[in-house]
Amino acid sequence: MEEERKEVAATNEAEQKPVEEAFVAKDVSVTEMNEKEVELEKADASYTATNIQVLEGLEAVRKRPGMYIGTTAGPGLHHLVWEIVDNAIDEALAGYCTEVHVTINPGESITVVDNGRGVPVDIVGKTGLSGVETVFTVLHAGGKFGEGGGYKVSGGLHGVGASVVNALSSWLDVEVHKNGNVYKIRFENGGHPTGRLKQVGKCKDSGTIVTFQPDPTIFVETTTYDFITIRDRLRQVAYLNRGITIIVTDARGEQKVEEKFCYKGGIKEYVQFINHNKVPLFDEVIYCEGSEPIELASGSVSHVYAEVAMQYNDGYSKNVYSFCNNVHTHEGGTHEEGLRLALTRVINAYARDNKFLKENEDNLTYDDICEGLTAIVSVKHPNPQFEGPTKTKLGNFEVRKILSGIVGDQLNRFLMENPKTSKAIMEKIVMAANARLAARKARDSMRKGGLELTTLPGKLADCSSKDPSKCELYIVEGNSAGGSAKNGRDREIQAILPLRGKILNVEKAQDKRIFANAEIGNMIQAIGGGIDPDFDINKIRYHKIVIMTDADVDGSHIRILLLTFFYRFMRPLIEGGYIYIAQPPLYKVSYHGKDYYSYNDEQLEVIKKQLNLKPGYPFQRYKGLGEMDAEQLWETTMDPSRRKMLRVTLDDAILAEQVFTDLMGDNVDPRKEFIHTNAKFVKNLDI
Ligand code: TSJ
Repeated sequence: MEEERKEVAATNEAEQKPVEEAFVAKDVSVTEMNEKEVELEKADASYTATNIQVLEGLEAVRKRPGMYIGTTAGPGLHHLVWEIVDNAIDEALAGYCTEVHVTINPGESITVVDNGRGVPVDIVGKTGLSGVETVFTVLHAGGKFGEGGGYKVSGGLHGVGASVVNALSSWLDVEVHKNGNVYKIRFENGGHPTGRLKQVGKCKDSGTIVTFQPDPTIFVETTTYDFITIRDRLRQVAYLNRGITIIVTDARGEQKVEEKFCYKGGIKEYVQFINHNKVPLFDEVIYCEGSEPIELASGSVSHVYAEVAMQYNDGYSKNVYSFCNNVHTHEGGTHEEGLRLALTRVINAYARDNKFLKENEDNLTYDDICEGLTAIVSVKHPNPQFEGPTKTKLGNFEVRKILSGIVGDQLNRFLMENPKTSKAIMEKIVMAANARLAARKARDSMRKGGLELTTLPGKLADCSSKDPSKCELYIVEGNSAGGSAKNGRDREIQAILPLRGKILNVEKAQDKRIFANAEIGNMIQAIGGGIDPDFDINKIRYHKIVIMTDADVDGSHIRILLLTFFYRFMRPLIEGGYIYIAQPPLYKVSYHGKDYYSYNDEQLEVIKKQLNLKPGYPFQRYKGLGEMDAEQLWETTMDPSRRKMLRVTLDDAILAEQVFTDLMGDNVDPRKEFIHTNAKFVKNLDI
């Protein structure tokens, strides 16, 4: 094929015309110009202005990357991928793209390919630049140019735009296949185009290919992508957008790793995936969907689309997860409220009509209804309002009614049409209500008996400060390590609670036994905020709760048990980022009277090199915390100015839930697997 190398300002008519030619100022009055020419004149004038603004805009992103992507640490690096992928998903939601391919290349660049219409190549009047260059250089330009761009849902947590990715990349290549032509443009050094968009060849297909290299001078902490993080997120996106094929490839190693996700059933399959190692109460997944028109500020009408999938399992935990525009809304919001209203209303009405509730009995509560319920709520909204401390709470008030309406009607119908399933659901919920009433009775009688536990546990070595925002609670595996920690700590702000052996498996145990377990009781008392549903974050006595366990299989098992406990009984602690994992060193090298600690294998090698040690020079491998004395523990793991800790976040609560239940549930194989690859869990946590 002969390559035609031409610079293109591809308006439909002016297609194939070099940019310069298209922009030659014509000596004609405006009235004589056709519409296209007027547009091009405008474009010409705005081009120079844009050029300056563009570079200033991208420079602003480079000066304060945190403002755009939150952090330049690992999550920010991955944010770049979500940002580009969102654009391809939007194209799929608009109905023009079926496949998205994401590759981690050797050298940590990322390629995203879709088979959509291709980013527009025409000159955009407002900027004087091609659509492609506009998207990649004008802040917040994504999709706004060109009318009828289809239904865009990005712009949630992500949605800062492809230009931000460009600004934070050392280079970025774009290839667009469109109108039978292949177009290319390259940007370097934080978004500077190396030339205009050029037509470089011919093709029969259509689509967009973007490859970018994150700038190591911006992402100073790490430029290494985590395949698991990318794979898990893309799988989630595939579940949330039924029918889209997403292929993820890790091409960095000697052997390519590739996974392909496509779910015809969408969130119905997602619910089954979450329930896969639980026992569903019935096979089918209840599914409701619908869409409602909504007027935008501009006066144009768009649609809110909502869908819910639900299935009960024989467990007791509530697993309701909500999303808006493919972003997990950790803090819930109006979509979850709408679901709650509908569930409470419809279930109570059905229970009364069918005599599962007697006339004199109180209504079933939402908590009763949620025991053993796995549900996914997914909303696509053209103008989402995200609220709350972490901006993951959907605020649009109209969504409440939309969800309540859709779920109300369709759930009611499902219950009418499936009496057997309905009976199983009702019996389960009524049982939950009875348990709740019995527990309340027990609590009441305990209060009357004055048996409430208010004293602090004897094993707790508390700190002297009473200011929770300064205080830290170290939960330490084993009494001997507990002893070292007690002696090595800063008594002013650090409290130590040693744990003996393994705490109870909270996933399996009945409520009653949990409270009888001494280790659990000690933690509840020490932390001081009670437990769900009455957990009160305002009453907690420490704002940092640090899990300190050995770096072995037992240690990681205990850590996961503790996390399960917090997840089940004090979830706000995890959601609020109060839980940390201590990072004790793995190795110590003593050399000329000085000790050098390293926290991983690579670091050990670096130390050996720097000290110029001969091969075979001895070093200590710590098998447990107990091998360190008080001073060493303080220096390496507890001193706030020197320690390294992982903050536990439930970035993807669903995956965490999966880890917990795989580890704790009756299904033994995944448990074995998880214990052996237990590092995985901690890897999924953000720093
Ligand atoms: F944003 C981006 F440039 F990074 C990017 C955009 C990256 C990737 C991988 C894909 C895309 C993208 C954009 N795929 N498909 C599109 N589609 C459009 O931008 C498009 C195409 C046609 C029309 C039209 O109205 O004809 C409108 C739009 C928004």
